[in-house]
Amino acid sequence: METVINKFRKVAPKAALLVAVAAGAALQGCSGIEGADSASTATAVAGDAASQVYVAPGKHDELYTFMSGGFSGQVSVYGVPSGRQLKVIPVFSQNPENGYGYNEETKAMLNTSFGFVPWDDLHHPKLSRTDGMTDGRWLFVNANNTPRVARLDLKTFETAEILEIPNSAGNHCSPYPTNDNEYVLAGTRFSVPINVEGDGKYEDVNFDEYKDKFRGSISFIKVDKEHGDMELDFQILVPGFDYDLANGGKGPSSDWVFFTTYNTEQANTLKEIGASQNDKDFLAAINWKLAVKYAKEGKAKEMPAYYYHNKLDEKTHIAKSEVKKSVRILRPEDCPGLMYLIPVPKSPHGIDVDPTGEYMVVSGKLASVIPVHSFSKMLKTIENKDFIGNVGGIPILRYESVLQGEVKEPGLGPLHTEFDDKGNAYSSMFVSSEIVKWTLKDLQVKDRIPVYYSVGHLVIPGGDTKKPYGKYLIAMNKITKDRYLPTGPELAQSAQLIDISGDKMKLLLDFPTIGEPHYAQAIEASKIAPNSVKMYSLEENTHPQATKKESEARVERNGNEVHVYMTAIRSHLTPDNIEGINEGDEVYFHVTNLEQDWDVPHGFAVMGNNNAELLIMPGATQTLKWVPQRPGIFPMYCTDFCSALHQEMQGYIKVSPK
Ligand code: CUK
Ligand code: CUA
Repeated sequence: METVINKFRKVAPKAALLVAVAAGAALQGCSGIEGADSASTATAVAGDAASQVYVAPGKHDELYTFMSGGFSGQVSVYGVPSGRQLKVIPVFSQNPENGYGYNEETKAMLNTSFGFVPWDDLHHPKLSRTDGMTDGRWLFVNANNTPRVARLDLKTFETAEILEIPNSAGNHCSPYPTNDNEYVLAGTRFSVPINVEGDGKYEDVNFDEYKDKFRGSISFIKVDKEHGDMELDFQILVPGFDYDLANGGKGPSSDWVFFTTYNTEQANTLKEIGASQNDKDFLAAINWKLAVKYAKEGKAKEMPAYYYHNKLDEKTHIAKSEVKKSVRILRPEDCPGLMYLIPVPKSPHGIDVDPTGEYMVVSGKLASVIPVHSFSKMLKTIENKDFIGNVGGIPILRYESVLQGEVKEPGLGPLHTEFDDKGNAYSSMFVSSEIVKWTLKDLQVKDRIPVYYSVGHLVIPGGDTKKPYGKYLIAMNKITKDRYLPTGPELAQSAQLIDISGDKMKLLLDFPTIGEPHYAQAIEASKIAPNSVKMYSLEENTHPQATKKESEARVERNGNEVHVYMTAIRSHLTPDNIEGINEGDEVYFHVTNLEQDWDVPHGFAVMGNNNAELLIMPGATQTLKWVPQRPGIFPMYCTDFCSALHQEMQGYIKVSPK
């Protein structure tokens, strides 16, 4: 550590260095940051920061930012530049606040081949694209732990669909939409035993068989042009490395997608990382268009697989699960020209392609430079067969032949890079806690700004498209330390808004985030706001248990199931005195919100119910299951302050002994 810091001292300004040392110390388990003096912050904050982030009451923000909630399993939505939190969209985790994953309508969303999985680790939101530009229609996100990809509908800000990924473990380099949303690609982090010839039954595999039997997979998820529905078309079986991150090409490289890999020596333990390791890992370049062509030509082989596909029915708004039993597999050895390996410094993390599609920037956490590879040189190297070997028949290209150049002494621990509209790149430095701005033309460092502390991803609105918006950068930091009032041992994670419109980066704002923000996507508000659904039409509600008139509200018994067809409208629930329920019954409250007035939801809760509440939007129906634990009188009420008589929106349920 000492020597690296000394080396770094030569190039870093003092403020960044202070933080670097502190963050480095923190990472090594020392007692924490004391050196984060406010003076270093003060110098980085723009003088007019307050006015730049001020959005007057009643005014709207310029941009939406969709942030991953990390281990909260959710997506959070922020307005930028204000940093105001607008919404949390539940995706892979149950959310008792609005009944997601608890109510009968959305439970099926969380079904997997492992059963009901109500939590996950969400890392990468990616907006859907049209002609290489984000179009604001859908947001794709990954579940890292139990491999899944979800699609969120940005008309309703709801999770519309969750697809489980077979032959994958740790779905980390995921999800990457191609430039016209033809496919969303997802790569496995951990390699696992995959036997294409097998019958899908359990096979006993030992750790020492890693090299022979462990493989990675890249999933090709086809996206319906009109509705966005996903479908697992096929997978590519790739060598047993760990696949970390990916990004698609643009312009000339549009047909390609690039994945960073580590553990290319294919060891089953990474404990001794560094000791006997290769000095390079690989950037895997895959021609996805060619893969699709090969798959269409019948080169993909069907193998047994077992996975779930859960979808919200567009009409009834009820999630349904479908079980899939097989998947088609493409093997690179059968598909010439499909895949190449480009050496990169070992243990790389982010791979980002510049707006022109010519440069692939690879950030290696342990590397002292940021290598920039050239797409046109890559094509030439392939054409000249300038290979230095192969892995399972996949050619390894000569590093020097593909390399455009290296960004020298960028800082410590480069992780991710995004781009502006003026030919600049911005890389996050985890260890030295800073954002470093450099030029694509001559790979020179132009500016650096400290962030607090240990930044992971960064995002520039449109910074991963062919035409970045280029006004702001948001750093998403892993460690918050002293930035906010202390809240005990667990602190909020933090985002920092930076103005990148001038030569010098200027810090504008800190704002706390939900869970651990990994990546984010930001987009002009005008691409989403006009299409946002205001209300569900009661008339078009096709939920089979909807009650559209108060006069039709009723209680029906079917064996030990009791169905309560309930309506909610300001300011009463109907029926509001429910009897005829016995201990041990399964009670289903189907509550329809009869309002047709924007922003008047009703909530619903029953005393002692160990499920969740319902939060029912106008025109919608939701169902709460309740199994009363004992006889008695149980109050129920609306939980959302909906009118002056909200408090009166209540009732009783009588449960009789068996
Ligand atoms: S990863 Cu979190 S900082 Cu999962 Cu994209 Cu790099
Ligand atoms: Cu309805 Cu409060």
